[in-house]
Amino acid sequence: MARSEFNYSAPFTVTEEMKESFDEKGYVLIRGLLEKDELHKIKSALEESEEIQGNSFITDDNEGRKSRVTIWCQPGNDVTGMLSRSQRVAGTSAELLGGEVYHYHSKLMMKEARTGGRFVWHQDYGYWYKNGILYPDMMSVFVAIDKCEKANGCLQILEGSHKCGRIEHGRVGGQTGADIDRVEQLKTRLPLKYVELNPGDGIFFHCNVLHTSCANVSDNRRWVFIACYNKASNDPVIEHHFPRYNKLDIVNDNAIRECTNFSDMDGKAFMDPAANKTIQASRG
Ligand SMILES: O=C(O)CCC(=O)C(=O)O
Repeated sequence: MARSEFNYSAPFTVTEEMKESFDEKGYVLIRGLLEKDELHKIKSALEESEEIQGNSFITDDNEGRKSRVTIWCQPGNDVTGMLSRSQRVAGTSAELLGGEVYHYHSKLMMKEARTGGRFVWHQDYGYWYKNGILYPDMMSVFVAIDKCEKANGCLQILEGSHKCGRIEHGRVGGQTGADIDRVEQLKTRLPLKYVELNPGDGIFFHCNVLHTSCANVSDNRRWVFIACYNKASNDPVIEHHFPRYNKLDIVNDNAIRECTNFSDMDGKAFMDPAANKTIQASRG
């Protein structure tokens, strides 16, 4: 069985073993996907951009805790856009999915210390399916901005669950969740992995991997950046709140280090939560 964890080193290449891990387990974890100076730049932009912070909305976990989320449909030209457009992230996604991808959206998930809410078990394709997307040829790249550990609500995944196909999803509080009986059954067969990450680590995972995360009960903030991609051949058949195919201008990995734009968020097309029927959210 292929290993699923690798260390980043430049120049980064996707190996057969990584592909095998993605196909068999549904994910590939890359330690140190962002180098220290790159992480510092991304983190500064996320924290200091008035537009990224000002376009956040609140998702309530119905258990008394809330998370803040900002979603944008186009990567843009700032340093966070360079990350979503980088060969390392977008190019690797294309190699793992086996063909050209386009940017479906990126987001900043902000679980603040003591108050950040949980996310119920779901597959991303559980709700992307409802957007007229016919095949599960999609994936996410989850990059730790802060340390992610059990106490602050790190990601949890059911290894290999992408092979079960799409599970029924319904409303669970304000979120879209997978049929919990089915999840419990799958838990008896599949390993549950707590994806503990250091800042800058990243996990690439298939859109049918079942995942969840607990509330942040610690004194440490847990922010993560997630970039999501769809295969170019899988253009949605309906217009909806996320983009249909448009060519992604992939940039060289050095672009993150070279980019000096931390504040011009022009063209990112921040999402208005009222336009998204698959979540319940309020402005925050
Ligand atoms: O931020 C998290 O812990 C989970 C996010 C998530 O599940 C998602 O965006 O689909």
